[in-house]
Amino acid sequence: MNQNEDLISPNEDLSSQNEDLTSQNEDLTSQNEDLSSPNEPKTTHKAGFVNIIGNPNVGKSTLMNALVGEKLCITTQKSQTTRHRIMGMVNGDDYQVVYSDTPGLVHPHHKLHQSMMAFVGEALRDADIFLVITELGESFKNDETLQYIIQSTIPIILVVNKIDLSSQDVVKEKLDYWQSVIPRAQVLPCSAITGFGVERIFDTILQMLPLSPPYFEKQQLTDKSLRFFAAEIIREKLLLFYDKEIPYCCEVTIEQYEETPTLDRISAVIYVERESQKRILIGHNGTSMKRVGISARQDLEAFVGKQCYISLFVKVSDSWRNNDKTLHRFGYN
Ligand SMILES: Nc1nc2c(ncn2[C@@H]2O[C@H](COP(=O)(O)OP(=O)(O)OP(=O)(O)O)[C@@H](O)[C@H]2O)c(=O)[nH]1
Ligand SMILES: [Mg+2]
Repeated sequence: MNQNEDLISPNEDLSSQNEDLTSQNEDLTSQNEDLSSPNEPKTTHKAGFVNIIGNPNVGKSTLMNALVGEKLCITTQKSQTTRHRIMGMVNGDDYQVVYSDTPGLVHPHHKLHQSMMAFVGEALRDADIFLVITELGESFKNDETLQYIIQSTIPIILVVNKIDLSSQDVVKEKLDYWQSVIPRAQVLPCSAITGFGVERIFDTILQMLPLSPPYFEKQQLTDKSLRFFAAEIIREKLLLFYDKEIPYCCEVTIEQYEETPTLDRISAVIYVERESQKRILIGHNGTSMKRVGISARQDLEAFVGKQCYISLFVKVSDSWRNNDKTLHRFGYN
């Protein structure tokens, strides 16, 4: 996906620039050995990529939103809600935390899944800190991704989420269990939905964050566009209002997003894989689609802080989840 490629490339550029700088510095050092001053200004600014990884439905996106303080990521009771890597930045005078929410880990059944896992792969490669999310009922499975994380040298915070659903004793037992599974991890309890433990996670991140200049402008909140969030808000309604395979066969694209000072006009297309799904989506006399439109409009208005007008269209794109070209057009790699 282009935007993500753009994001990855600044880091790659930075490292290649740094390599150049190093070689220049080596020359300088040899010339100026006596001149090197202990009083040279050293950066005290911290910044880094905190990449959120875990199984589907454990609360990754809910925790991301709590940490960022904005509802950037859609969250539902259904697994595989998140399909992209979504960045959210939290800035202070002397720090910048770049969080990445990622799709839950799945064994790919189609090319869309492969793309989703490719986003996870990116997040595994460029993390400064791994924020591994587990939910209370989960135990360690000898999973490739977790093995990769454990064997890396990157600091790990392992969060036991959804502790509001259990007693203190059970939570304590689970925390001890994960500490014994990954001795080098900081294991922390959390309820992303109530906010319990979120501040402690943030404080722990700040302690672990490496010294670095910021990666993004300090006022930037995310790497994604308004169009992306509008499409995600509509997709959230599809996950909430439709059952079985229907929401999983849907993709939303924004054909037009016209911004005015008082009103945003959005034209969106919902793609499904078959005619029969299109009929279900629209519903009798279009009532189901109307419900999606109203609910999406309310959320989008809250997000952008002004009135919105959303037109929704439903189209069929045969087996889009297995079509490379279509997936690319929809923003997947
Ligand atoms: N009780 C409880 N529910 C939670 C908590 N955190 C998240 N949930 C719920 O768990 C469900 C899944 O949350 P998400 O944040 O969408 O989970 P996710 O890990 O991002 O899921 P995928 O994107 O599908 O991988 C939602 O219904 C949330 O409301 C929590 O701390 N306690
Ligand atoms: Mg999610």
